[in-house]
Amino acid sequence: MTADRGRMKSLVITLAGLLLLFLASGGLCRGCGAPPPAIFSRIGVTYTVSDSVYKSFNDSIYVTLPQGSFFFNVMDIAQTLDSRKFSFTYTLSVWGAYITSMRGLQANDTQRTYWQLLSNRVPLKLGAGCYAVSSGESLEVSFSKY
Ligand code: B12
Ligand SMILES: *[C@@H]1O[C@H](CO)[C@@H](O)[C@H](O)[C@H]1NC(C)=O
Ligand SMILES: *[C@@H]1O[C@H](CO)[C@@H](O)[C@H](O)[C@H]1NC(C)=O
Repeated sequence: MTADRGRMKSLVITLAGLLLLFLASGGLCRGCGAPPPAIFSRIGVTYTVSDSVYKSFNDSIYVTLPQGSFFFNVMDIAQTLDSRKFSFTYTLSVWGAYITSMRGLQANDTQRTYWQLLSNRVPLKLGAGCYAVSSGESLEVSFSKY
């Protein structure tokens, strides 16, 4: 009886945790129906921030995080590990999180610059909050022109 109730309690706590994770990612990803993250194992990705316009910097870091995490989570962890190189700002729009600056270098519509997101050198079709990363992937945020 007591054991059953204990099991029930931990099941409820696990489900509440999964729901929280789902809701937490939802705010940064809108309009793309991304799946909720799986939380069972950890993966590693390479994350690079580069300035392709003025060629002023190009820095990489290896980040480990739970399977099913999003690009935005990688950026967040890198910022915590080394805020000098990987700090960033973003705004929220109808599509979710839009990256507006990396280590102080701002995207500017007048100059037609933006922070482009890439995976294995291919530009992504999803924003940082929507794109789920995979083990071994090479992610890049690159200051670019459009
Ligand atoms: C033009 C455009 C851009 C321009 C915006 C600059 C400008 N001043 O015009 C540029 C080239 C900078 C751009 C960049 C990106 N974009 Co864009 N973009 C568009 C496009 C074609 C039109 C947007 C627009 O002008 N709407 C009309 C105006 C009046 O509405 P608005 O809400 O004010 O528009 C703003 C937002 O859309 C915002 N914006 C543009 N792209 C993105 C992407 C994300 C993730 C967010 C949160 C906001 C955002 O910029 C617009 C101008 O201020 C849309 C497609 C569409 N049909 O909507 C894709 C679209 C919104 N973009 C998309 C993507 C994926 C990106 C990038 C992630 C691409 C990349 N690989 O880097 C980057 C954003 C990276 C970052 N820094 O976070 C996707 C988003 C899909 C999703 N579910 O996440 C869309 C839907 C295209 C697609 N693949 O189908 N984009
Ligand atoms: C940054 O460096 C990596 C490897 O060190 C390279 O693959 C990438 O193309 C560089 N990016 C830019 C914009 O120079
Ligand atoms: C964008 O660039 C224009 C022209 O170079 C400049 O006047 C403006 O202050 C810049 N805006 C931001 C937000 O940096």
